Amino acid sequence: MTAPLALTLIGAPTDIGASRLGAGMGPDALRVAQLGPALQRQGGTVRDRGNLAGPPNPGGPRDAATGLRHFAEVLAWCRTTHDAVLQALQAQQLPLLLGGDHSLAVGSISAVARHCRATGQRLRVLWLDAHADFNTPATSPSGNAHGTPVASLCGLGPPELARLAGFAPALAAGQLCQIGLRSVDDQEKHLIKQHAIEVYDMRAVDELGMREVMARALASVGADVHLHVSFDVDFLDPEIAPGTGTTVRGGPTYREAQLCMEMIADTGRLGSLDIVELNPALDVHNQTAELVVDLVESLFGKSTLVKDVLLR
Ligand code: Z70
Ligand code: MN
Ligand code: MN
Ligand code: MN
Repeated sequence: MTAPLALTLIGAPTDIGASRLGAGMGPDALRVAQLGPALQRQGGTVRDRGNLAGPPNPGGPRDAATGLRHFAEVLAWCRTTHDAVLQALQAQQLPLLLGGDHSLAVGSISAVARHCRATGQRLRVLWLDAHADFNTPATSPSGNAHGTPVASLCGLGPPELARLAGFAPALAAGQLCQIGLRSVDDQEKHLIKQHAIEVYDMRAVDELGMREVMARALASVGADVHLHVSFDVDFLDPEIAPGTGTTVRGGPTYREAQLCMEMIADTGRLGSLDIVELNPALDVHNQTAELVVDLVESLFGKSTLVKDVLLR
């Protein structure tokens, strides 16, 4: 994107779809870690529209009707998120959703899908996560909505979520690419196979290397593409990112994560971003938020290449 980046930060302070409380503090942890100023240093104009409002987390068991925990509240948060993200896109802004748990991606990505349909851009979604988040209420072991957003976006599960974009599925399976997976439930594996999702799990990262994984993931990204990145903080190895609710060991290292972000930045096609599942209650001295800010700087073009310094 050649025009100066106009970014909008949208806080969604909720842990409505998670089992552990605390992801609702994610937006403020990112602000404390100076996300806005860091993005401004990358040449963007940054507008922080503050935090969205939504219902508190009532806790409790699964609803009998939907099979998800406190479904009405999950839906309310996703609707509000959808509206805020769509509004930013329509104002030519690049929305950064600060979660909040990953169920919110149904809202943000439904809005991005709607926007791309209206503008004729091709949508590609990179889902960076230790988990597939491909459960339906019927397959979910937990009833937690943050384990189900990919299924919703692919048209499965409660129709109120699956139809948030105004059409379903919001995403064709071929538009989605998942990277970093290492904790996938058995029934999710069947759904991934059935939908022929492009997946680079940690075995692929180990065997191919992050460079080749990203080259493949981004191969189809041309000038007509709107690239959405849905960044679950548990994508990262827990040794560098302890501040998230469901850590799984064996994730990308600092260097692998940096390369991932830099190669996305190199496409120039990043159009929207979710940062989700940051949980400051589980963190030590906000180090995970600071790491995320560091990585997001790379995602927006901060280069550590000596060659780039010489060329400037
Ligand atoms: C499990 C479930 C999940 C995030 C955990 C876990 C899903 N597959 N997602 N943490 N971010 O309950 O569906
Ligand atoms: Mn656009
Ligand atoms: Mn997730
Ligand atoms: Mn996850």
